[in-house]
Amino acid sequence: MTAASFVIPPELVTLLREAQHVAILTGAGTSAESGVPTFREAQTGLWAQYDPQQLATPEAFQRNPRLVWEWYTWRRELVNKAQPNPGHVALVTMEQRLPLFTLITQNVDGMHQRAGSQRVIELHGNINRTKRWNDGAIVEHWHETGASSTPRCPETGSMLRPDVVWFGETLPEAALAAAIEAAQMCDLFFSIGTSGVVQPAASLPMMAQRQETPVVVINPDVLPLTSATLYRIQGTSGQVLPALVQAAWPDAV
Ligand code: BV8
Repeated sequence: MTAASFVIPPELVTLLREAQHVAILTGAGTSAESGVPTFREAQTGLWAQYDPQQLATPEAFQRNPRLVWEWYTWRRELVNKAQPNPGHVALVTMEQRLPLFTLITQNVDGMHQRAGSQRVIELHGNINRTKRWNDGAIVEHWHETGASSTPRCPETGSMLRPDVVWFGETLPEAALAAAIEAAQMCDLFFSIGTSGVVQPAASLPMMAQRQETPVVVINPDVLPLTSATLYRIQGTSGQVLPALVQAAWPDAV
């Protein structure tokens, strides 16, 4: 492991330790150190020929349900072979140490919950949940047909799809409302491991900044310092978050 080359501003440590409500937005970068490739890097092997943004749409599913179903089966196996990383664990400690902590994730891999985070707002659903294509009801068990289409709901015969939000689909209303409220009410906001491209998630840091709330961006990339970014820590979540937690709560296990 190369020596950490990032700096944690001491005033940020104080802000974190004294915060009453911290809100966190995570993206695919927070699972990168678990070996879960980010949304765009994931396309290898057979899937390298496909643009994920084109596959993660209702149109792609209607055009070729079996292809999209197999893409998610492949990603689900990738995710379920991976383990949470120290960045996920540091967020669990934050949740335990802070009076109020809202973890908002764009990720569909369920890694925050597997690390022990209790309250997770999933803006884009979860790849490990499956629902009926026709009415969105969650289905737990089905028979693999192996046929040209997707497995079918044993009760209704409807095609099955992953319970994730595709491009062009609206986000779960309650999840988005809770995320917006947290961004507007928190006294410290972190945006971690996200390229900040996908809307409406990418607007959350701006909503915090409009309330004069300090915003911290953690990313190994040199992201443009927008007006909304009060602090930028250029490092990986698996390295920065444990260091930040250790600095704020030295007695943390
Ligand atoms: C919506 C689930 C209202 C699926 C995902 C035309 C028609 C319709 C909508 C639109 C349109 N034009 C634009 C839109 C809006 C669209 C959108 O934002 N498009 C973008 C591409 C411009 N949004 C939507 O469609 C949303 N719905 O708007 O509804 C509506 C409805 C109809 C019509 C109009 C409006 C729905 C968006 C949800 C899409 N679903 N996921 C699946 O996963 O299969 S989003 C998907 O991409 C992921 O879930 C993830 O959220 C996102 C990728 O973003 P990131 O998480 O940021 O990941 P990325 O790889 O980009 O970046 C990783 C970052 O980590 C990098 O910065 C890297 O430097 C950093 N990193 C790397 N390693 C580390 C690290 N950081 C820390 N540590 C490390 N170790």
